[in-house]
Amino acid sequence: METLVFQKPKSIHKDCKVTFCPGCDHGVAIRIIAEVLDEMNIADKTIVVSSIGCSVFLNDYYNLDIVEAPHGRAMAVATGVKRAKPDKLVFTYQGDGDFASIGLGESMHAISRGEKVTAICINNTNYGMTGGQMAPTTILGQKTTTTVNGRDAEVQGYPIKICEMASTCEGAAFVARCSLDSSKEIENTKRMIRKAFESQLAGQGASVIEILSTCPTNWKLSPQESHERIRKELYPVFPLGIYKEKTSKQV
Ligand SMILES: Cc1ncc(C[n+]2csc(CCOP(=O)(O)OP(=O)(O)O)c2C)c(N)n1
Repeated sequence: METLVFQKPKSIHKDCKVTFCPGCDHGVAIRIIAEVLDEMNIADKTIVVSSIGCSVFLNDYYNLDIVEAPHGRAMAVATGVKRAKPDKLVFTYQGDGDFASIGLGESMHAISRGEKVTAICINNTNYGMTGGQMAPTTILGQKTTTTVNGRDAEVQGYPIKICEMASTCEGAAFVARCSLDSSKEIENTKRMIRKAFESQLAGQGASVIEILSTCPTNWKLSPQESHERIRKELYPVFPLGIYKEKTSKQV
C-alpha cells in the first residue's frame, strides 16, 4: 500500500522549481499561503498582487490570478483590483522595502482607508534582491552593504515597525506579526494568515501580516544561524503577536 507523504498545494504549480536562495523563508511563506487558500477552498476567488523584489517571480509559483505591481505600489494596485472585484479575496505579497520604504505612502493610506485587502509583508530586514542594502526595517547595529559599520541611529535613524504603525490606522481590522523560524511558528503564521483572510471576507477592513524572514545570502549566515538570528536579534525589536483585531461588532 502506498502512503502519501508529500504533495504540493493545488494553488502551487505542479512543476514549479524553487528559485530562492537556500534557507530563504520566501518559499515557506508562499507554500503556507497556498495551503490556507486550499484549506479555505478560495483559490478560485483569489487575486494576488505581487511586487518587486525577491517576490517578483510569484507567478512561477502560484496557480492563481496574479497582477504585478510596480515597486511599492502593491497596496494601491490591490485597492483598484478589490474595488473592481469586491467579491474576490485580494492580497499583496511584498518585501519590507516594497511595503515600508518606497511603498510606505500607498500602504498606510490603503490601510487608513480601510481597503478590504490583505497585505502580506516579508520582513527580512534588508533589500534582498538588489544585494542586501539597508531597508527601513534594518535594526540598529545591523551591517548591510550601505551600513557597513552597522546601522547608526544618529546617521540612518531608527527602524520602522510595520505592525505598530499599521495598527494605529482606524481602517486596520487585523494586524499581526509572525515568524517562520520553527514548525510551531510556521503553524502560527498559517493561523494568522487565515484570520486575515477571514477578516477580509467578512468585510472588516484592511489586514496586515508581517512575517519575519531569513535572508541567509545577504546576512552571510547559514539557514540555521539565520533562524537563530531571528529569535535572538529580531524578536526583541519586532515582538510577535496580534497588534489589532476588530471584532465583527466593531465593523
Ligand atoms: C521604482 C523602482 N525603484 C527601485 C527598484 C530596484 N529594486 C528592485 S528590488 C528592490 C528592493 C527589494 O527589497 P524588498 O522589497 O525588501 O524585497 P526583498 O527583495 O528583500 O524580498 C529595489 C530597490 C525598482 N525595481 N523599481
